[in-house]
Amino acid sequence: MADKKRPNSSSSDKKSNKVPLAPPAPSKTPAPDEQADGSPKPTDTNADKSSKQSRNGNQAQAAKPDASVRTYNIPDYRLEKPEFRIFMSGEGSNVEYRIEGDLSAAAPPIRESKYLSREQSIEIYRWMLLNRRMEVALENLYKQGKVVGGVYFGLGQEGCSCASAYALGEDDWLGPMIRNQGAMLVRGFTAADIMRQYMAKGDSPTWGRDASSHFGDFQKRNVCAPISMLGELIGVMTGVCLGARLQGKNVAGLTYVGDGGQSTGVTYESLNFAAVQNLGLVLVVENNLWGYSTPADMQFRVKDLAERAIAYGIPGVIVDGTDPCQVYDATHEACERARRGEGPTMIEAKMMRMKGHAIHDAAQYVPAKLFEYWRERDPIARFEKYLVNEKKWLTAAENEKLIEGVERELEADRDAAVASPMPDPATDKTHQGVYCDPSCHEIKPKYGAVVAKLREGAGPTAVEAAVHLK
Ligand SMILES: Cc1ncc(C[n+]2csc(CCOP(=O)(O)OP(=O)(O)O)c2C)c(N)n1
Ligand SMILES: [Mg+2]
Repeated sequence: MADKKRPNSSSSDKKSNKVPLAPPAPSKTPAPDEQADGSPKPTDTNADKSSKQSRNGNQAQAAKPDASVRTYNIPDYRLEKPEFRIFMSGEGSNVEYRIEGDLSAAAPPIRESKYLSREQSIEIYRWMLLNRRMEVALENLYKQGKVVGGVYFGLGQEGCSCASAYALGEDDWLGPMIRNQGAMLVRGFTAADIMRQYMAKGDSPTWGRDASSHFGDFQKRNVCAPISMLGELIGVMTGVCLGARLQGKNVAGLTYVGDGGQSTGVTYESLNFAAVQNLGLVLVVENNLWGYSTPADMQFRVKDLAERAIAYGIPGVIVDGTDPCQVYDATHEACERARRGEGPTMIEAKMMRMKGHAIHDAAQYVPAKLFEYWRERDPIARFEKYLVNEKKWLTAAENEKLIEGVERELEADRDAAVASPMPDPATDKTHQGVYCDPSCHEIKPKYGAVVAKLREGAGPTAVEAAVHLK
């Protein structure tokens, strides 16, 4: 996946937000119609007279309903549905990504939450601010040479990380990915913990043994450490839900996968298992339009990644990932479903990765107009406007005070993290606990004694055993 140069925008481009025409788009699965419930159950096309196109893209067939064609519905809660695509243009060293579509629309408002109170909304806003300020501080620490390794950012994705984690209950579990540092804050890690970890300090959560956000907490916060191999956390979180089920409790296990990572084999296997077992996996597919330097348009053929839920037989929903209210509502409903033992949910959160893959990547291959478009949809600026101007849940003075409070907390945490000692060779723990041994940590049931029951008639019989041995 080679980096591409930023295209030089032509003078006509500059005048209008309409971008140049591109070669014809490859055919994609048509968008499903909206409906209120997340059930992926097929509908009889005869009954679904409003259907404009059949799922196989055959318009003629859709116009004349055909009983042999089934349709599926994916609710889409977004208040705007941007239609543009990114394609590769040019040859050799002049290859660049260009964009086709209308980028002139004004940013949509925040959709009012069905569940969030004033206090909860302000709390999420505060987490989002802390998430962003912490990442700015991390970038500065990196530039000062204090960070060991790279820095990963969730710029533009704070609403998704923070509002989704906020929907978790105490007994639920979180499996964050590298861009979900906001989710880790919500789950109880401090900005100092995260900054110490990035600087590999001796008192960091892994005592300097690992970097970036690769740490978790099985004991108190129910957080599985991020796993670099894309999609693997889905299986782990499915296992967590199974473990809790065996202890007599249905929990929600929230994890994330990117638009790139969703195409891995392990994603399929784990989701299928969670679906079959009705386990409480809540999968947020963070469609931020890029996987490294590959645009989403070059990664999959479906129109919306939530459509893939149909193939697992689970509900799939689409939300605007820059709208914390939409993210919260969808995750809240998915968590409730999980706790009722009804199985997994897939939530596609559409947004934009507003920086490169990591600090080393200047993202020059991203068309500048795409950044401009999503900058207008900044989750923090829009949520702030919603809370202050629309809901009037915060006065301008209260908002200023809140921001100052976040800055003070962040500065104190940064100073404490910088002042922390590096691992001391004589006493450090970096070489300890690398391999698990009986003294390392005891794995105890969290919710109750494990009750493993054989399903009726499912016990191995002498005949079955013999068959297995063949
Ligand atoms: C199984 C696997 N394949 C490849 C990689 C290398 N890799 C790390 S991040 C990344 C891009 C991920 O893109 P996406 O899933 O869209 O997540 P984003 O970075 O946009 O949040 C790749 C290919 C990996 N870590 N794991
Ligand atoms: Mg991505």
